[in-house]
Amino acid sequence: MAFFDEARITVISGKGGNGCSSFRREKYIPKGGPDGGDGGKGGDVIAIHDKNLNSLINLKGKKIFSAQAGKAGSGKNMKGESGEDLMISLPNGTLVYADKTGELIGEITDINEKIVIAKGGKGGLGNARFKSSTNQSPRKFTEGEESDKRDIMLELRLIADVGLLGLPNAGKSTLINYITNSKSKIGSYAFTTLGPELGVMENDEKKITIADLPGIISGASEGQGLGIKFLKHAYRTRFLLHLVDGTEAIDKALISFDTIEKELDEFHLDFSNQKRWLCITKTDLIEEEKLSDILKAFQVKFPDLPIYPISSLKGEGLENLKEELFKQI
Ligand SMILES: Nc1nc2c(ncn2[C@@H]2O[C@H](COP(=O)(O)OP(=O)(O)O)[C@@H](O)[C@H]2O)c(=O)[nH]1
Ligand SMILES: [Mg+2]
Repeated sequence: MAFFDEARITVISGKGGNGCSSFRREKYIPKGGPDGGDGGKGGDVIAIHDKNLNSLINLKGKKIFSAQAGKAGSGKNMKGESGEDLMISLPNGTLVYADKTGELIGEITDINEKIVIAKGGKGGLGNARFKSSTNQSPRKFTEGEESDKRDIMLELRLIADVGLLGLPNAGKSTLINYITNSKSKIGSYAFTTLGPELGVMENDEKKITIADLPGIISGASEGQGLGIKFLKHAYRTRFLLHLVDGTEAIDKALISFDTIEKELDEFHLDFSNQKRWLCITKTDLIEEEKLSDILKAFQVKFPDLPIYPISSLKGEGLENLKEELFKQI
């Protein structure tokens, strides 16, 4: 399934309720005054931040979002009830655009929690409002304001096309430096980089952005270290390249891979939409026999996982990896 980062929807606010035209009726009073109440306001359509979301996938298949209309006013100066607002839950970083003009209406963030994207119609006025010294029995009332219908484009900004996963020392910085224009620090400590380091890889047709994400440690999904930030960043990429240090013993390499996959599984966001490939790194340091054993071990355990052996020091396997990434994205 494709990673879903764009959605087009139509939002319709509630129409305002009509004002009421009515006169007081009491026994023995032939001509009571006007007592028609105002109509209620129509509901707004409101975009609201939901920290538990991180894609627009929940909007898939739903096109029209309507808030409730306001109720009409009634006699005895009763105001009509307001229509209920309709909330659309969106992940952090969602940009909200007017689809026709492309105008940016706003961005949903954890600070900017709510944006009214279609305002409900005002309620109409009841005839009681039109009473004056010259007109004691007006019949006049006004209708509620029409609803507001808008086409909206939602876009969740991705930080990069490809995210690099891997334990500290797996070779992420070295790889991104080799295949992109990035100058990521090599051999730096696991948690010295806070944000993701971005690099761009180009060919004649395409530009792919790659994020070297700060290292991960076991327990990141429970908020240990800075790993949790890493996971959030990892979510906002289309594709994940998982690097495992090929100089590790085979059983240890399998555990390294599992450690990270387990963190992804346990995190509250669903990573199952993001394709994953495995890179066995540092092939220049690995005996041929050991390399074929390690590849076999991963193939047996993960038959559907594409595996690329690479050396970012010697450039081995990198042209092939780049080519496949360009095809994929
Ligand atoms: N021989 C060899 N060493 C590598 C290769 N890739 C990375 N290294 C070394 O492995 C260490 C960790 O690399 P780095 O890219 O910083 O890993 P990161 O923590 O995943 O970003 C550094 O000393 C690199 O020079 C490779 O392909 N071959
Ligand atoms: Mg690094």
